[in-house]
Amino acid sequence: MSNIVSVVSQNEVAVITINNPPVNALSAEVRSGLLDALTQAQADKSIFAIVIQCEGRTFIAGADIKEFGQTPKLPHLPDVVLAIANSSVPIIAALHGSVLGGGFEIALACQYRVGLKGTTLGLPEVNLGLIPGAGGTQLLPRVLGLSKAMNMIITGKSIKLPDTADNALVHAVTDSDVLACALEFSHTFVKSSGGQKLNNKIVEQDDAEDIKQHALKNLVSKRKGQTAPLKALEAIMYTTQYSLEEGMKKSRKLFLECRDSPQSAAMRYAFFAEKKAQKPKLPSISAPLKNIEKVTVIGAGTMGAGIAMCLLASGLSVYLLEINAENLERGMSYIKNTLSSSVKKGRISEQQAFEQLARLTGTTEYSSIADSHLVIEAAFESMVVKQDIFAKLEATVSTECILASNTSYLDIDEIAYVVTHKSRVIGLHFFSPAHIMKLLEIVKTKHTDTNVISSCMAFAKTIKKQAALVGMCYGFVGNRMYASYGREANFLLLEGCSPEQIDKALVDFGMAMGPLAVNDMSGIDIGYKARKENPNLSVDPAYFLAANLLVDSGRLGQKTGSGFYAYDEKLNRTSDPIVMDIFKNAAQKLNIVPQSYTSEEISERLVLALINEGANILQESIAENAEVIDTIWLNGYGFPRYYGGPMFYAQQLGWKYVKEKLLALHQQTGKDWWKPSTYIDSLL
Ligand code: 3H9
Repeated sequence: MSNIVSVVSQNEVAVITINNPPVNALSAEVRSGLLDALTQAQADKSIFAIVIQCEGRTFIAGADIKEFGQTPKLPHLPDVVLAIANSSVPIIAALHGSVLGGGFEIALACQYRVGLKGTTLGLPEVNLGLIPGAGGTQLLPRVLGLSKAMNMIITGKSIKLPDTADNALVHAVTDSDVLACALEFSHTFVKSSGGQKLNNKIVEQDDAEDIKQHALKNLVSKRKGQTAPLKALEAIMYTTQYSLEEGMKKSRKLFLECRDSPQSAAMRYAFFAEKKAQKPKLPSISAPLKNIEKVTVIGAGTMGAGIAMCLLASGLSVYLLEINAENLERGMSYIKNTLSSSVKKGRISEQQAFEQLARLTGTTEYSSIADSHLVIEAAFESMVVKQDIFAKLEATVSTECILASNTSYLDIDEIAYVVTHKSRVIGLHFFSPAHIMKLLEIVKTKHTDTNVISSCMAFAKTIKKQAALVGMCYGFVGNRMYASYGREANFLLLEGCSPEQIDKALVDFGMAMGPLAVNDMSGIDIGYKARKENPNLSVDPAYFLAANLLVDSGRLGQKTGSGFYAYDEKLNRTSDPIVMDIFKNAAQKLNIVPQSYTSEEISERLVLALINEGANILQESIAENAEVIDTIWLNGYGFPRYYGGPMFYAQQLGWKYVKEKLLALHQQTGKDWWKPSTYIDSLL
């Protein structure tokens, strides 16, 4: 018997306990331990029921993801699942925490499930480019019905265990001791009923094909380019044709195809990259992390209000500070309206909205924010404005309070110039809309204290953001790389490509949106103003000329009804021939010869620009590792997860190939930024 799976007999019930911290993942040792424990329990004639439970914070959270990509070890999980499903002694799963992936498959194979209130259940395999590989696609439709099961499996979204038993998904629910509940259920119900057979029947559903077509439609928009959800759909449909065991065999084949696919390798990499980004290497500290409960947000515009909403949703108290009552009222109304619309859409309850608003205080007085633990400045992107705010903060809040700027580009060391204790100044760069976007770029300056950094990393977890710690440079990691990507889109416009052609190429590559449609949405004038403040960026006359010309002609993007595209009142996008005329004239003046490009050439050029800038960032140690960069691009810029992020994508292309392509672009354009980063040489 393994150390991590034990079995004890308790009053004629065998209790199998798995103890494999941190999340009881189904490693080879757990799988073989479980099989041994089952055999031992089944051999004991005094036993009438078996309970499977887990130690620690959760039931089994899935297969051990680290094992994928390595030589498979016996026993395979489907065999363990089948051993449970075919057990002659009834098995009860005692659930708590997160019951995910292979963990949920084990629970579904048990004849009964009892659970702690608040337990989450899910088959998130598609998020790893996989399908449930140990019978989940065959078991869940037999428990929940085709439609519900399909929705859960192809979205990968978890559900909460029902609060009361439904005798399908769960047979008893408790809010205290789940093992005690399982034992009581065994004695009061299982012993007398003698157990039940697992549902092995073919799922009969007249509208199965309609349900499948509906799901397919959703996949096209929500899981663009991903193969695993399509395979999951195929596997789920086996339940309408085959028995459980036959369906399991056939779906296993689809699982193996997914497991060995480049998409799954990239998505598994992304899973661990995000965890790594949350744990930067920092000197150890003895002082406790700062307690952050009261937060001030300065600026009640779209960004400030979004940040405030994100903090309120995480249970924090928020002061929203504006320079005048009118601006404040606008921001407060925006928050109230957004919350009431969330209530109408059923995302939060009326009570939750009420509680959130009760924790929000609007003010125009610095004196009323004196007890803040953290201030996040989200004011206008101007050094003068920001320094003025930080000087006021210096005179108002305690020296223990962390002072953060949400600037996207500005030098935070320069902002901190007006502050005496510079070690408490940091960048907290949210992405718009801040209450929805997952990424938080945490920017350390040369003075930021380790305790302040660690406290902000912990704060990111509290507000359910994906943290990525980066160093100071213009645009930090995300926007610095985005500038190189946008730069190439602008050059291509002067070389004769249309905005539609460029955007389509990047959307076909897998980006959530094309760069020019994004620019229209965020406002072309934002980058324009930033470039004016930092003239070094515009040394090349063609660099962002296309965007600059649009701004000069009053086309600022969606907000003015025109930018790279024309927009109607509903913000529907159409192409505008005037735009191409503007670019054509500019190109002629600069003697740029029009060329034609394929979609692949366009996307490759923009992605190579990202990769080279990312490599420069690593060379300069602005990001600690490639995982930080990829985390930023996956969570803040819609880079396709099935490519793992720009740096993982480069590695998959091969760094030698990347270098050759960069050298060719350098030769073709003569532009210095195409010189391959020296970091790439270190990888060859
Ligand atoms: C599957 O099951 C396939 C089957 O259908 C078929 C097989 C044949 N494996 O997230 P946390 C590590 S696919 C290995 O910070 P939390 C994680 O890396 C799997 N390691 O904690 C971290 O390590 P470190 C389907 C795992 O409380 C530590 O545990 N299941 C696994 O914020 C703590 O994690 C999933 O996709 C794993 N499965 O969240 C579930 N899971 O400390 C994936 C976690 O070294 N996991 N680790 O950085 C989760 O969603 C979250 O971890 C969970 C806990 C919600 C469980």
